[in-house]
Amino acid sequence: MKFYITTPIYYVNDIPHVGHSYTTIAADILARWKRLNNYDVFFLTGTDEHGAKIAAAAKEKDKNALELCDEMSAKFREAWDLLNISNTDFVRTTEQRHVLAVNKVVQTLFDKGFIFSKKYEGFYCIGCERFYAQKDLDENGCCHFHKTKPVLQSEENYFFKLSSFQKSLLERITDKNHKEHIDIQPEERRNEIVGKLKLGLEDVSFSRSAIEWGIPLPFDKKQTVYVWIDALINYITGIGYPVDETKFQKFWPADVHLMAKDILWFHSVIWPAILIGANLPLPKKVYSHGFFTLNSNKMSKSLGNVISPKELVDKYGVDAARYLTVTLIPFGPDGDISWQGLTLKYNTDLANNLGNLISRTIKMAEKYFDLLVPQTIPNLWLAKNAAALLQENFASNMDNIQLHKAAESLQDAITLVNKQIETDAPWKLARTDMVKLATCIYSYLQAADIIAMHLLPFMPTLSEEIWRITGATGSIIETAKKYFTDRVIPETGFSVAGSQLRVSGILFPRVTE
Ligand code: ME8
Repeated sequence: MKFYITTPIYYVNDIPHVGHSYTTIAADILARWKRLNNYDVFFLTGTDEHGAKIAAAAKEKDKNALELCDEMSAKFREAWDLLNISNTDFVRTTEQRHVLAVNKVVQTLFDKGFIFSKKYEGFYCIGCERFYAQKDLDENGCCHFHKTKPVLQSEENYFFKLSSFQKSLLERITDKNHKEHIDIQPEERRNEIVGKLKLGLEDVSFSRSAIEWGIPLPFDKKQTVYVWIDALINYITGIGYPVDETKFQKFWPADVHLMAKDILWFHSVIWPAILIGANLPLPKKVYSHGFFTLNSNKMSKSLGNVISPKELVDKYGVDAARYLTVTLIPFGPDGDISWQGLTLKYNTDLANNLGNLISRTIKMAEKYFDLLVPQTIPNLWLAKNAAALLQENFASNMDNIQLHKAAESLQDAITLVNKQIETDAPWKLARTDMVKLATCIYSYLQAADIIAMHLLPFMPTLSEEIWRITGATGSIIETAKKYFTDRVIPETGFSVAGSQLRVSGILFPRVTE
C-alpha cells in the first residue's frame, strides 16, 4: 500500500517560522505513522520560488531572484533538518524537472481548449499572489488576509476556464460514492467551499504578462505561467511527472494535501479543475488546519512576532518542539499560542507525566535490581491496559488527522501507568515484598515500551531513547511495525527479564518561563 502526503510549497520571501513548521511537522508525523503501518510513503515538501512577490523581495534586497531563492530555499531545508523532518523529496519550482511538468500540463490544457486570452482588470494582492474583485475586499478596500490595499491592474492575459468545471467539481466534492471523490476536511470548511462553488465560478488568470520571474508559457513565451498554477503542479513534479511514469503511477493521486485554510480554495477548487482538465486523477483528501496566532496577534515578520523553529528547539529540544507545535491547539480551528502555553504544556505532559514515569521506574530498577529488567513472572496486565486504551483512541485519531487527540490519548496512557505506580507505591514494597516489587517494575517497563512505540511519530529520537533505557530488545521501528500489524505483545514482553537497562539522564529537564 502507498501513501502520498504533501505540504504546501512555501514562499521564499519569508523565513521559516512556527506556522510553516506546524504544517510540516504534522505531515511528518502522519508520514511516520503510515510508515509504521507498513505503507510505502512518499512525503513531499518544497519551496515556491516564482512570481511577483519573490521578484519584489529580490529587488528589495538588491539580489538576483535565483540567488535569493537558493539562499532562502536552503533555510527551509535547514529548518526541516533541524526538526528531523523525514521528507522523501524537496521540490523547488525553479528546477528543470518542474519546468517540464508545468509545460506538459499547461500545453495539455491549452490543446484541450481550456485556455483563452482576454483583457482583464482587477485588484492584485501581491501577498496572496491573486486578483480580487472589489466585492472581495474589506470596507477599506484591503485584502482580508494581508490588510494591505491591492493595486488595480489591467493586463492582456490568458485565462483558465474554471467556470466550466463547476458541475464536475460539485459532484466530486459532495458525492462520497463518486469514483473521483475528493474529501475536503474539516467539514465546516468543506461546506464553505461547496457554498461558494454553488454560487458559480469565475474564470481565473492563467498567465501574467507583466511578471518576468516565472516559467514562460509554452505557447506564448511573452507571458509567464501564473504563480499559483505553477505552484500547484509541484505535487506531480515531485513524484516524477512526466518523466518517471512508474513512480508517478505508483504514488498519484495524493492521499492528503495538508495546508492552512488560507489556501484551501486553490487546493480544493482550482487544483482539481486543472487535474480534471488535464485528465489526471484527483487527490483523495485536502485537509486544512487553522492559523496560529501568537499572543492573539497574527504572526508576521513585519510585526516582528514570529517564533522560529530554532528558538523552539533551543528552548525545549527537537522532539519536544515537534510535540508541542502540533498539540498545543486542536488540529483544525485557529488557535493562539504563547510561550507560557508552550512551557506549561511541556512541563505538564513531558517533564511531569512522561518524564516521571521513566525516571521513577528506572531509579527503582537501579536501586533494587542492579539496573536489570527484574526476573519475575511476566506481568503484562498494565501494558495490555495501556495498549487497549491506545488502540481505541490513538490510531483512529491519527488516521483522521486529529493529532491533538491522538496525543491526548498518549497522555491518558501515561497517566494510567503513573496512577498505577501511585497505587502500588513500590517505594514501600521495597521494605515488605521484593517479589511484588519485581513484578511491578517489570509491568511499568512493558507499559513504557507500548507508549514509546506510539510516541515514535511525534518524538522519533526520544522514543528510541526510552526503548533503550527500558532495556527493550531489537529495533523499536521494526518492533512497532510488527506490533501495529498484529497488535500482539510477546509473552516475555518487549523488555525481556534480565536485560540491561540504561540510566536515563533527565529526559525532559523542567523549563522555566
Ligand atoms: O501560500 N498558522 O505559501 P506560504 C498556520 N506558496 N499555518 C501557517 C501559518 C500560521 N500562522 N503561517 C504559515 C503559500 N502557515 C504558497 C503555497 S502550495 C501549491 C503554494 C503554513 O509560504 C500553512 O500551511 O504563504 C499555510 O497554508 C502555508 O504555511 C502558507 O505558506
